[in-house]
Amino acid sequence: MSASPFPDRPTGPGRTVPTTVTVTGAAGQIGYATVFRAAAGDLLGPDTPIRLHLLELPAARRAAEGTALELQDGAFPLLHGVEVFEDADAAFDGASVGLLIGARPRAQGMERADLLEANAGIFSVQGRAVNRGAAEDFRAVVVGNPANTNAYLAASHAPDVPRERFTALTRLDHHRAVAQLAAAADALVGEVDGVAVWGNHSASQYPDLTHATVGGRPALEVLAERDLGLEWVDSTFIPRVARRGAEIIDVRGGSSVASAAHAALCHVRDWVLGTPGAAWTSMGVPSDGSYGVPEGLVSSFPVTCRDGRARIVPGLELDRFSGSRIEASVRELEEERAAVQQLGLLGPRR
Ligand code: NAX
Repeated sequence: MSASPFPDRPTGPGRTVPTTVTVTGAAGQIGYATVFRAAAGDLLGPDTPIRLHLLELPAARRAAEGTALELQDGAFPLLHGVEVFEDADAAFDGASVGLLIGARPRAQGMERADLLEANAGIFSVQGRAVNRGAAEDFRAVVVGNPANTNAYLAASHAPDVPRERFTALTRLDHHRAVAQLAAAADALVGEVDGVAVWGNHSASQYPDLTHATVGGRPALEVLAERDLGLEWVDSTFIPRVARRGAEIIDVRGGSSVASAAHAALCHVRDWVLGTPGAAWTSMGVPSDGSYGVPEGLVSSFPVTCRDGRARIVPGLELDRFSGSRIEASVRELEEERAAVQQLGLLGPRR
């Protein structure tokens, strides 16, 4: 395992300074499901004590305070404190990790531009707060939708923070793809590797099996033996993964919560502590121009993480089908970026 970017900072015999983790939308569903596991060590590992800063809207402040009381009642040895904030500057002051979960949901009759604008109001404020007061090693995962564009926008308002520190959650999509493949191949999820999710966290995403393996064998070969060919991948697997959020709402009567919280924890844990061995995961990261994705656009890619850095897996061959699926999703991301740009919502970094 590689070195943690959160080195112990001793303050006395047997004590270390806790890492500050800011959670926005902490009183919401995903926030509530995330903070207890973060306090139990599922975010930064069993050796890193944390302080939680819970940021909420005034209307949900009291609920967040209730969550803080319950966190206290958990008597988590790694939890060195919890504070509730309504002010973003105070909440991000000294933060090393941001779980940016709180967002404005799409209300009835809201156009896409309205949604982008409402969320830009939230993520520009938070980007500026990060720029002003977060710790040097700050890193954020944006969960709140539209996650990729919100991450891009927050980074544009934090010009002094390296762009790659603002990422978007596509790990839930990655997990969904891994689990669907494992089920179809009658394998364990631990036997699956090389799955990639490309593009936007939306129905246009491309869950890609062309480099995936099951038990070390090409996944497409294993599936073909079970009479599940490319037609199955195209018409069943891809739509099932891309529309799984809607399926969960339909069956459960509510949106994904615990699975989203789990994915956000895994995203940060692997980013900080490293992906195991040569295993891939998927993250929404600013493009370095690879695979024809315009530089800077926050798009999902297959990545490996080492020493606190996520690296896009290089040199993959993309067949024509994959190329066109990725292009379509990236086009949607470009449209979202153009919309926030036209609305004059981007910060000083473009
Ligand atoms: P909830 O509506 O339960 O909670 C959102 C919370 O955010 C509320 O408590 C609200 O008061 C708070 N909030 C809103 N604006 C805020 C601000 N400016 N500062 C601080 N807090 C603020 O939603 P929940 O089910 O928790 O979902 C949160 C977000 O995750 C949504 O945008 C949702 O679409 C998104 N998702 C993203 C996923 C992903 O894979 N990227 C999957 C799950 C989820 O759909």
